Amino acid sequence: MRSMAGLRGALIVLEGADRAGKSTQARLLVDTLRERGHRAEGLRFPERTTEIGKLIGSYLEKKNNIEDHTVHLLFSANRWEQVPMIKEKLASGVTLVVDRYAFSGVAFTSSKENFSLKWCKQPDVGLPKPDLILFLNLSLEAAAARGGFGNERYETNDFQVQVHKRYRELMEDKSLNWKLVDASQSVDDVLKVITELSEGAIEEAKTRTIGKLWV
Ligand code: NYM
Ligand code: MG
Repeated sequence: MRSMAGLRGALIVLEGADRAGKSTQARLLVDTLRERGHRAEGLRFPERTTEIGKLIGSYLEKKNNIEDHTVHLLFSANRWEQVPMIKEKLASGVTLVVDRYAFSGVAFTSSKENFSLKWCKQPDVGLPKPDLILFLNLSLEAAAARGGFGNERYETNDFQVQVHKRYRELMEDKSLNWKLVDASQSVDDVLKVITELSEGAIEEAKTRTIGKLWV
């Protein structure tokens, strides 16, 4: 059933470096939006529970090796397999808060040698376009102060430096609604900022059809 007046929900994405607080904020944002009367649900990528997601999970845990192009396409496929559900939820009036999306896909793979931004974007062209992308901005020094890296693939300082640069390049795209959020603030202060931005996006999304990413 569609919501009252058939108004759609907003697609809100959280991006940022490891330890910027994305998962914490995604969870709190869903709770806060609900408290304020919105219908909201959380999603994350990679979604490690599907068949494709299990392959990705083992890859990140270094339990298997997958060729670099191939794993990039798997990360993208792991988003596409959720698209029917995403479209249905949005159409039914549910706002989705997504922990990482195609921007992580591009920032991480293009940080490997010989991968252009252009090549990396192609498999995700046409995905539902986020109404708002919250970039939780935290310096590598501040991130390091929050504790050591984990043991998963990509969790090294040199790689993360490169990932930061790639995110910067992606944020130059003014056709997307990027908002840079200072993630060095307290959990509550970050939440306050992103709640306000999200409520703005929810209001604007109501009267707009969902766009296509990078089209
Ligand atoms: N990652 C995530 C990618 O390399 N490509 C993608 O498309 C996505 C969505 O997976 N280091 C990387 C970024 C992270 C890792 O994410 C797992 P998380 O949020 O730690 O579960
Ligand atoms: Mg992580």
